[in-house]
Amino acid sequence: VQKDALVKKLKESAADILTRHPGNRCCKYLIPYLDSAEGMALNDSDLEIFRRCVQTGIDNEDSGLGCYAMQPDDYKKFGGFFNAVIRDYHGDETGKEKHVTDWDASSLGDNGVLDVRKIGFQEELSMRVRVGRNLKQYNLPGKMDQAERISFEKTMLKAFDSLIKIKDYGGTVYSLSPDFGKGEKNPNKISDAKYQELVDAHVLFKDMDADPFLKSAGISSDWPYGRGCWQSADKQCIIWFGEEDQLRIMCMKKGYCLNEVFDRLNTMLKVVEGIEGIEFATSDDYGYVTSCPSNLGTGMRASVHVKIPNLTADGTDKKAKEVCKPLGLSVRGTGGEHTPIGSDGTVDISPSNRLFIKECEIIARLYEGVKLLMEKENLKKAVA
Ligand code: ADP
Ligand code: CIR
Repeated sequence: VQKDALVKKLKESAADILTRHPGNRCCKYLIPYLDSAEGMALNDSDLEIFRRCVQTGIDNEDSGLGCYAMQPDDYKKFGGFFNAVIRDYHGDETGKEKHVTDWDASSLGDNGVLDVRKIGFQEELSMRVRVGRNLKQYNLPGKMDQAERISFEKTMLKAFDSLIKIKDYGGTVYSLSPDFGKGEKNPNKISDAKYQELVDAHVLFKDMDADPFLKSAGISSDWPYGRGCWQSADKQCIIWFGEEDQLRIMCMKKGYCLNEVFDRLNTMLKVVEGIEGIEFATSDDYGYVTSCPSNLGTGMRASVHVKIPNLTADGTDKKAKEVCKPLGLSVRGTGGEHTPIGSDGTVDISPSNRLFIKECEIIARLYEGVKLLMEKENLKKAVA
């Protein structure tokens, strides 16, 4: 009876929200899913997990996806639901595509060199490539409790110790965990001032509790336990732990050649995957498993900060977004997702696709995309 009441409530809420927000994919697909044979066969505990996956889409009516997985195998367990959301969001009309991983960018640009000076940039660009990864043996962040977050942090500390011993990496761990529970001290704890300094330097992530999408999904719970990062001695390699995905692994630097951050990340990932106790969660159909269905596949976002004062002359990213959409590029503020554009018209540009695209295609699209974007920016200048 309890189960029937929960199913009825979910379906009613979804139907109501759809009248105002037809683009809410969670609400759109949960109704037919709960009516399907797979949905009807869910036992009480799985139905409760499913509810937690979709709660964010019910609480945040304007969600585009409105769901996060709670465990790596949710994409299979609730396959009828997630598959519909994923194929719709990622635009797979065949419904049959399988994700393929390929980092080989050696045939791109000039013998693998993607130099932005060749496409008209005179100044160094801030370049960053990140991937989302999760460990097979843990729940995804939405379902982790405080003890699991601390256990995960300790697993990562062992991995960071291995990295720190390698000449190319070295570095420091910065942790936000107040303690490790049961009176155990956290040796890497940083002050609030240091945390803010690292956020401002784009090294650490923002306070997730302020994000209503993540909050409803439980992803920001127990903040700030199990949160922090490792940064290499040369400051170019960073691994976040405890954000939307357990791990966000990235390379970042100012320069001209996009392949430098891309190749360095590829090398670092192989090193990390070789460390004992580190096994990333994957799916046969969707590649690397991430909390949000939008990041599945490559889990990769490759971005540059570029100044486009003409396209942002009205102080917003509206025009930039219009121009970028057909180029397959997303626009973000300089502080990351949901932040404002820079006062000088600087924005964060990245290829939108993550799934059913190869890693090497993402970096190629960024290179071609910023070239076309700057052509539009300069055209606008000529007209004005
Ligand atoms: P993610 O890329 O991990 O999805 P965000 O968009 O929130 O997350 O960005 C995280 C941080 O990375 C922010 O501080 C943002 O300013 C920084 N960042 C992203 N791209 C670049 C870049 N090309 N150069 C410098 N900082 C960047
Ligand atoms: C939504 O569904 O609109 C939000 N949950 C955000 C989706 C974008 N994905 C993300 O930030 N990883």
